[in-house]
Amino acid sequence: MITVLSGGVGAARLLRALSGVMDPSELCAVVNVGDDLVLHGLTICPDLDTINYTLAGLNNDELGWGLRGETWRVNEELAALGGESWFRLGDRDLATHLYRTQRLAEGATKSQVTAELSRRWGVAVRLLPVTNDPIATEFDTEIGRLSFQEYFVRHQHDVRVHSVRVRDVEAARPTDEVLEALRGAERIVIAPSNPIISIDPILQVPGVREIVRRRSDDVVAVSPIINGVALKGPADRLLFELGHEVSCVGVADVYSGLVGRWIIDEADRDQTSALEERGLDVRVTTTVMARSDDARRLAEAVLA
Ligand code: FO1
Repeated sequence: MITVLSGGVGAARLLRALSGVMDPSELCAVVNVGDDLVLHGLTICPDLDTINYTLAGLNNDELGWGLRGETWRVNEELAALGGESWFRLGDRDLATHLYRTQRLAEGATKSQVTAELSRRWGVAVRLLPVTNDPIATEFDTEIGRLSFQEYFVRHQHDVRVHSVRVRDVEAARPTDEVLEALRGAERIVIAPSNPIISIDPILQVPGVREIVRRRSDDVVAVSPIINGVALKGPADRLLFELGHEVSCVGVADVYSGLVGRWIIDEADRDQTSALEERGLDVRVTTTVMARSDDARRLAEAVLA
């Protein structure tokens, strides 16, 4: 079994690539739920949905979230009513949130609902929310405290961040399946997701960081920063604003003590010795997964 600590798009692409070179039922994704929100009374889990949709081949590639072939009639009507329409829920995507919300109201856990959705879509990879307890990533910014999606979507991550915290994480418990997936994996992979707002909320769930640290020789991380830039999202800007070096070495320092092997992009080959000085085993390959042969090569490097 291979266990992948996962945020949204970057993790979804890596999981899809890994599914192409190994038995997907031997793959587990431990998924961030710090972005989850309740809106219009509906529970929405962006990272879980992005991964499920991608592995099912249903994802909207242009947007990077949501379903392909989406229409927006409900959101347009909502906007016309003056309702909260800045977080756009597509007509097809809404069915997922309605289904999840109803099942949660019936007493199912987020893990159970995720497994039901995966089964329905024929996704063999096991998607495990890191916890079934409610946690919420929030930001102290130049314009005050913002929830995750206020920062990310409403303000397009274009406000200066002073600090990030994960509300209620101290009281959260990782699920038993997550603990098993971390303890029993041949290898733990840290996906090229945002280290601060996708991976750190997973590591902050009590017990998770300790297991990863204990198993650091078996931990492989793929750098989300290439040549000082994040492929998508605000990872580069957040690293800078929170005082880290904006490079694959800066990310390695954020994960200090947790990782044995680093996979970096060809563009960062000159960073190899700085990483090796930190005791890391470094592999260099193309880490951009836009082309399927590159994605396959990255997956093979992760498993090598
Ligand atoms: N991202 C946007 O930039 N704008 C949106 O309106 C938006 C809506 C949305 C609805 C459901 C969903 O699952 C995700 C959605 N996202 C949207 C993406 C998402 O909020 C972020 O990309 C992640 O939370 C960051 O990983």
